[in-house]
This record gives sequence, structure tokens and C-alpha cells, in this order.
Amino acid sequence: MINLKNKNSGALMNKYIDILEKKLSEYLPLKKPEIIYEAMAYSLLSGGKRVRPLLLLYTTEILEGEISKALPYACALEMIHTYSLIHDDLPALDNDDFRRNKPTSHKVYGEDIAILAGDGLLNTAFEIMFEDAVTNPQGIKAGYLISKYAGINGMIGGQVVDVISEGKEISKETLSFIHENKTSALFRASLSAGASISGCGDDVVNKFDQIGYNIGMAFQIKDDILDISSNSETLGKPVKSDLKNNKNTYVSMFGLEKAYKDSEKFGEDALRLISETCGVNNSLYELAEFLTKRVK
Ligand code: GRG
Repeated sequence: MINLKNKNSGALMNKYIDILEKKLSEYLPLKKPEIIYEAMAYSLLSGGKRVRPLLLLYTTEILEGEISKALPYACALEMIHTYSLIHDDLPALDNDDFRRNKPTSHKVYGEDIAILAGDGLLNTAFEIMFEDAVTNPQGIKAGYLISKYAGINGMIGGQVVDVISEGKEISKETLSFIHENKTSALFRASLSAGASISGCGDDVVNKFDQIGYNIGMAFQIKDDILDISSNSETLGKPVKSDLKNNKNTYVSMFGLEKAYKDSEKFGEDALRLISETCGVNNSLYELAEFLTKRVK
């Protein structure tokens, strides 16, 4: 299983992953029609690294917000991320058979239910955020940031440009647009929503947004590197998937050496911004450092 738990340092990370796993399963009780709850839980509770919700919770902790108030937004973010993976694996998109070391949703439940399981997770994410925001005004901005960065002004926008660019020669600017939106946007959502839910003003929210941007860019370039240099057992999904789908990647455009260099540069920028804002002895710094140097 791909799981940060027990793989990286820290009782704190294990504690937060346990809290997240428990809350995520509580959001998906087995009700009728059972098949949709089962398919949603199959993908959601299948051992992802939980990076985005952890970043949201660590931001909240550093800014002395309340973890219990941040939890619905952390879970919503993980649901949105999981829906994007289910849809991305579909035959119409990447047509991948394995994810998180398990057969993909459409392989187990068929394309129709896989599409609906993704839709179910996306809508449950909004249900959870609105349910909280009704009685928690700080949740409104956090929900706005998460929906903005998950939609056409973020992840969906990046995915669209990725899809229409397949097999074509694209500019550096277009590749940056894809990475900034497809991947980095949800990292911006993690940190900026964490700052918002902690009651911070725009200046702090924007600073954390910038940290999220840099972590996200480093994470995506690393993903491109791992797609050609790692193996499917370690990653829990097929390797060389970008090549198979004629995808433009950082490595195909700039080569491995520059990809390593630039991924490190984004990582260093993220760490510098964290240390300027809240020092180096904290869980956010540690996780950012781990993510930008990750091997899976
Ligand atoms: C289909 C709506 C739609 C969006 C697709 C996020 C995305 C956009 C596609 C997933 C494929 C991909 C390579 C995206 C880049 C971001 C990325 C590296 C996702 C994988 O995230 P991890 O490594 O996965 O955090 P786990 O399984 O650990 O949660």
C-alpha cells in the first residue's frame, strides 16, 4: 500500500493519518444504493498518501487553528483528489488498470459506476463543506478556495489543456500552465484553506498559497521523473504511463537533469518560504522536505 504512515517520521503524522482515515470512513456509511457507497469507499479508503489533507491539517496546527474545524475541509479535499484519480484512470482518459496497488475503479465496478463514484465523491466533498460552513463563517472562504482550485480555474483547467495537448508539441508556458493547474492548484488549496480555516487574513493566506504552489510544482516534476525512473510496485500504479499516452512531461521537454534541478529549486523555494514564515522545527517543514525529496 502506498501510505505515508510508518514510512516517514513522526507520531504526529501517524496521529493525523489515523484521524483522517477514521473521519473519511465515517463519511461513507454503507447505505442504499450500496454499490455507489462501496465503489466510493473502494477508492477513497485504499491507502493514498493523504498528502493534501495532511498539508491542510499541518497548516492549521502551525497557525493555531482548530483541527476539528479543519477536518471536514481536509476530508473534502481528499475526496476531490480521489475523484480526479478515478476519472483520470478511465478508458477515455489515461486508461490505467492499477492505482494505489489495486485494480482501478472501472476495472472493478465498470465504467458507469466508476464515473458515478467519482461524481459521488465530488458532490459529497461539497456537501461536507457546506454542512460545516452553515455554522462556521471561516469555512466559507476555505470552501471557496478549494472549489476554485479544483475547478476550471485549477485542476480541471489544467487537465483540459493536458488532454488537448497530447501528442502535440507544446511551449514551456503551456507545460507550466498544465502543471500549475492540474497538480499545484490542489496543493495551493490545501495550504490556503488551512490558513483560512485558522482565521488568518489575506496576507497570511496568500503566503501559504505560495508555499503550496512551490510544493505542488516540485511534486509534479518529481511525478514526471518517477514515471520514467521508478517501478510499478513502488508507485502502486503503472510506470511510463505518460509515454504510453503521448503526454508532454517535464522530462520529455527538458531532460532528466533539468527536471531534477528544477524540482529541487521549487522544493527549496517552498522550504525557504516556510522557514521565513514559521521556522524549520515544525511538521509542515518536515512534510514539505519529505515530499520534495520523495521516491514514491
Ligand atoms: C480527471 C477531473 C480530472 C482531473 C485529473 C489530478 C489529475 C487531474 C489526474 C491524476 C493524474 C496525475 C498524474 C495527476 C498529477 C497529480 C498527481 C501526481 C496525482 C497523484 O497524487 P498522489 O501521488 O496520489 O498524492 P495518492 O494515491 O498517494 O493519493
